[in-house]
Amino acid sequence: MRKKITLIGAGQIGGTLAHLIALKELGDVVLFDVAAGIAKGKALDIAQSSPVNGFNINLSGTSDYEDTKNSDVIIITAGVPRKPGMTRDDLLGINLKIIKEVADGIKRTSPNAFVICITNPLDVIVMALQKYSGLPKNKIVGMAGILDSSRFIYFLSQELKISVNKIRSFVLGGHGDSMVAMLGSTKIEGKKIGELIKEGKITKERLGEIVDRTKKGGAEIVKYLEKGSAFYAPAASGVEMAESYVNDLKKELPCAAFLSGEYGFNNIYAGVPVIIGKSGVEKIIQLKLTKDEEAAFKDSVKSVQNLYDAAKKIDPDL
Ligand code: TXD
Repeated sequence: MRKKITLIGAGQIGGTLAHLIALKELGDVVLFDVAAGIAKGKALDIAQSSPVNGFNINLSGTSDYEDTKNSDVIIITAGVPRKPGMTRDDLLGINLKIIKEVADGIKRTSPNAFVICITNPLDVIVMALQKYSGLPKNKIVGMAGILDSSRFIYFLSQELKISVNKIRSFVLGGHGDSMVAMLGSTKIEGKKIGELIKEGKITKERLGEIVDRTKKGGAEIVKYLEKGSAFYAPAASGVEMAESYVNDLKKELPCAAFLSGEYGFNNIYAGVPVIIGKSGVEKIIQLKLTKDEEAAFKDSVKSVQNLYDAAKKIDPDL
């Protein structure tokens, strides 16, 4: 029986999610948007490409939560993206209101779904989504770390002129300027990054520039696009999480997950390596962090906590 995958938000990322899911035949897709026409039009357009690419899934568009009933997976991009000069945190007020509405809708119609949240400011919005919806904490997860890690790996691969498939790294913590590239556990063709510095393949300064460019990866694209923000890499990242759940791949993926003591934090969502399988977030991996990484991770999670405190001022229900 094909899975039912609902995409709440049929905008730039939502439409790309739908197309990627169709090409992978991951499940039947319901595109949901308050702008029903966008949802229906994109669903029909992608469906009309099925003879070309030979995929066989159902696609539909709606603005009625009833049509999303009993979804197996829900991926949420409902919200507004940044404009040039805005930070991800500037989106808090408006996207908090939207996520409360979405939480009510999914709680009513798909309480057993695995929910992947993409809407920014990610870590606080996914935490608010879990609080508002009351769905199990291991079934609500945020997409950010895969995107940030992918940007870092790509920049490193360009610098070192090696395939992205030969680099393994995690960027963890909050999805903001305080995110932490875990250099201590980064492997390049099986070698630690310190060895490449010793061999003169890369300097510490250049590495720092690459980490900085990763932190600002979203803003760089917002500047180019002027209207809207990145959507191809975010959608690819969200689909990797959905695929690990639907096919029970038990992949180790950097995602915003609920911490209950891991890394010394409780009752907060932050980017950590997790195992995603058929039960959702099945395990949180405790990486061995260097002293610097531990301090930077703590700062990053503290910035998430500060923004969550700001969210609680906006909505005391949180
Ligand atoms: O790594 C990450 N997590 C980030 C997330 C990477 C890139 C973009 N990030 C955020 O995703 C971005 O800052 C936004 O908050 C979301 C969605 O970005 P997208 O580029 O897809 O935005 P669009 O194209 O504006 O699409 C948003 C859609 C749009 O069609 C609206 O009509 C719809 O959301 N929308 C709603 N749908 C359902 N319900 C409600 N209430 C609603 N309000 C707006």
